[in-house]
Amino acid sequence: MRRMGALAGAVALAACGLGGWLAAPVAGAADGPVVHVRLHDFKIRNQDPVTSSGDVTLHVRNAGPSTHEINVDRTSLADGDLPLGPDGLTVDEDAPQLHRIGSIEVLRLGETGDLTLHLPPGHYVLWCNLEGHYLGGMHASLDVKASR
Ligand SMILES: [Cu+2]
Repeated sequence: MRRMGALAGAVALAACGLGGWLAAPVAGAADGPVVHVRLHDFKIRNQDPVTSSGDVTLHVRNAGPSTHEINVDRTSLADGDLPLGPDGLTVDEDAPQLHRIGSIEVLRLGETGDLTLHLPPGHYVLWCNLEGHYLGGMHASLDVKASR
């Protein structure tokens, strides 16, 4: 028990070194890799842009100040090159180049969400499609390599 306590303290200290937004260590599903993502107006910062394949848990925190969502799509497109829909303000989610893997539809200010997805090797984009948010810069890439 004492030993466990010391270990937890070390983890908390390391988390502070990352800027403080990583509040607690996260256990990925089935001990798969964890990808730490931070949303804010209007950026998506992916702290782990390269991860290994398998059951990957995205640990997503919305630092606000407004509500956001996060979509995860497999695509060959760069994260900044997604096709816009007819309104010119949002990405066309039905575009044939985009393959939806999962999403968190609503993350309010300060909320954290975990999304566990089975990800084969490939290129993925993380993005928010609330009106104007993608154009504002809310996109990031995630590259998944074969785990060995
Ligand atoms: Cu957004």
